[in-house]
Amino acid sequence: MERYNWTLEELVELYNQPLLPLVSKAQGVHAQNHAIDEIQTCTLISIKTGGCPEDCKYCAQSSRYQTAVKAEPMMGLEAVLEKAKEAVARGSTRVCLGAAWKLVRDSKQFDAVLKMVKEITDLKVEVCCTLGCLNEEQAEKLKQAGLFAYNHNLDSSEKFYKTIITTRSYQDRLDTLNIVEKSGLSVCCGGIIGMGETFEDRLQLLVTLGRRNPHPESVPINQLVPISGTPLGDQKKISTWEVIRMIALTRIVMPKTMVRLSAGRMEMSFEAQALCIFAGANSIFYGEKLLTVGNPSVDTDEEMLSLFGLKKRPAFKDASCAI
Ligand code: SAM
Ligand code: DTB
Ligand code: SF4
Repeated sequence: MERYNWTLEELVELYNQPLLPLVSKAQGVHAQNHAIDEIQTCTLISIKTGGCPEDCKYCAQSSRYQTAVKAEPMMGLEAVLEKAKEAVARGSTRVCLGAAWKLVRDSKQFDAVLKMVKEITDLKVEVCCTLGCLNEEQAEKLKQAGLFAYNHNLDSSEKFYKTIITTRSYQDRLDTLNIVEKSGLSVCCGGIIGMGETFEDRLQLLVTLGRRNPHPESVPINQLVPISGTPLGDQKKISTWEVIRMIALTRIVMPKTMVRLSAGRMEMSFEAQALCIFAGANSIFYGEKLLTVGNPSVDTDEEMLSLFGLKKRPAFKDASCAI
């Protein structure tokens, strides 16, 4: 049963359980709501890399910091389509297009994104975009072009968010999420752990997401990948047990949501990933690159999926608007 009245106290109590009872509870919820032998494979394409005016302290693409990532022009339609076709041929069932923009502007570039969405949707895969803030009209245009989901992360608790990003507010993010939801697009909204936040900040993010009705269709849980040159470049890695706990709690709070084990898998053993998947993660990014940082190779992931007995979840499985 889905619930929308989660409280921080409840989540703290769940979090304070020993690890295995917590994982066991999460696995129970997972098995009741999902095919436990399935995983969603999603490929990211960074259609506009770097030069972003926002100051997110974790990000390689912010123009505020000297990182190895340089601002690039937007990719052309053909190059994006080629990458998408390659991803689909390798078994991805969802393609996510990312742009390092503060917001969407009505422009030739946005028209090009609409074309990309249409053509990639025609490949019979779910298309997701993450382009920053957008207005109702733009959300509607994306929906008309066939877009399935829109990613816009809240990243952490409102209190901690203020210390990580100053160029926009938590409320700006919530406003965009409401616009996305209203337009009928699926909401993909998650966070990052390992930025120096407390466990209460992480749980507060889950309370905020879990109190949304409907719950987001997809919740990516990213582990910070420290980027040299950013203020969080020297941040210490958090314990894998914390990642497993976060995944388990996400699954318990949002039983039907796709929980994505996102950035940070390069550093994880198969054993650690097995526990995350057992605790309720049912989606991964697939392909050797995320937006700017590395991800396990397709060969490595294929080996892992076959070892775990996981098959790829078909596109549009639970969607009422299946094409
Ligand atoms: N610019 C858009 C935005 O911020 O909404 C979309 C792209 S942004 C890179 C998408 C998400 O990736 C961020 O919200 C953050 O959660 C995650 N992310 C970015 N840099 C990261 C890093 N170094 N480590 C882990 N996750 C990261
Ligand atoms: C999300 O939550 N994680 C993905 C996707 N949504 C867009 C992005 C991870 C980015 C990791 C850092 C990078 O590649 O620059
Ligand atoms: Fe820009 Fe998104 Fe990176 Fe923030 S996370 S600096 S908005 S690309």
